[in-house]
Amino acid sequence: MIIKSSEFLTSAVKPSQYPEPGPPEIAFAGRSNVGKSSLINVLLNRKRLVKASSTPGRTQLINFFNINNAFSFVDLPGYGYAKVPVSVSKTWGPMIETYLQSRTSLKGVVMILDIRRDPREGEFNLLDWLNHNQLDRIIVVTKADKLSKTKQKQRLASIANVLSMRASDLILFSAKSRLGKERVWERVDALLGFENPCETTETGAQIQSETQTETQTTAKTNIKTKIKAKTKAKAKTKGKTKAKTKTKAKKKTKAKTKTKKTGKPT
Ligand SMILES: Nc1nc2c(ncn2[C@@H]2O[C@H](COP(=O)(O)OP(=O)(O)OP(=O)(O)O)[C@@H](O)[C@H]2O)c(=O)[nH]1
Ligand SMILES: [Mg+2]
Repeated sequence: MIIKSSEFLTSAVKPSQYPEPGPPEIAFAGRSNVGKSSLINVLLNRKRLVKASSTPGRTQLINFFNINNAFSFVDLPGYGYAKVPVSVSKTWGPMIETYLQSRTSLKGVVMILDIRRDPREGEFNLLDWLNHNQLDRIIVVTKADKLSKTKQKQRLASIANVLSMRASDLILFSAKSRLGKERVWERVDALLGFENPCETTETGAQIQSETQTETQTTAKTNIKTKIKAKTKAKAKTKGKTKAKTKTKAKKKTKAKTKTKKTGKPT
């Protein structure tokens, strides 16, 4: 998807405050502080269109964004943060449920999970609501950069197991490294009904150059790694050769000494 424009539309807590339904809409839901706003910013190539914060539970409203004047993204308030006042956490359920039930332009929900945590009650409730309202979902497992590759695999398998899904159904993501961005877009495009998104030269070139830089960086890293490996191998060979030469020299000296002592070569 080529992003030509993205802008904040409005905040809402009830249907009368929602923007007029019309363009197809994708909502982003998940536990408080899981990385919903960060994911939206990465998808839109924006640093701070959606406020991301280190204080959990900051987004307590339904925030609507207009993208390319063609579709909307909706940042839903996060659930499950203990320090949110009871009055707020009580209204969270009905607020989300009403939105999921009544929003006619809603095409699907991106559900975001933290790779380090197994899904719990909050996630199961959300899945129940999605099933109940027959809403398509994309499950994104974020903060992958917090774990090693081996751990990532283990955690994906565990989360998939708890959800009775296959690990390949989950999208591994990181807002830090942008891992998984393309996979999320592919699925979002499909939900929006944009199978062949059109391209504009300017933004297309920008994204291409970003991709090129990524590829270049990867290539550079690969070359660096190869050079390091070669240097190590050389150092090893040198070490071995030195050791061999030393051993040979030692043997020779021993032989000489014996010859001197016995008068016979060994
Ligand atoms: N390392 C890492 N940190 C992340 C990632 N995604 C989000 N964060 C951090 O996690 C914190 C919360 O991110 P947000 O995007 O604000 O999370 P949120 O789900 O919108 O939070 P609320 O709106 O408060 O529910 C911020 O400090 C982010 O920088 C990621 O992929 N990797
Ligand atoms: Mg947020």
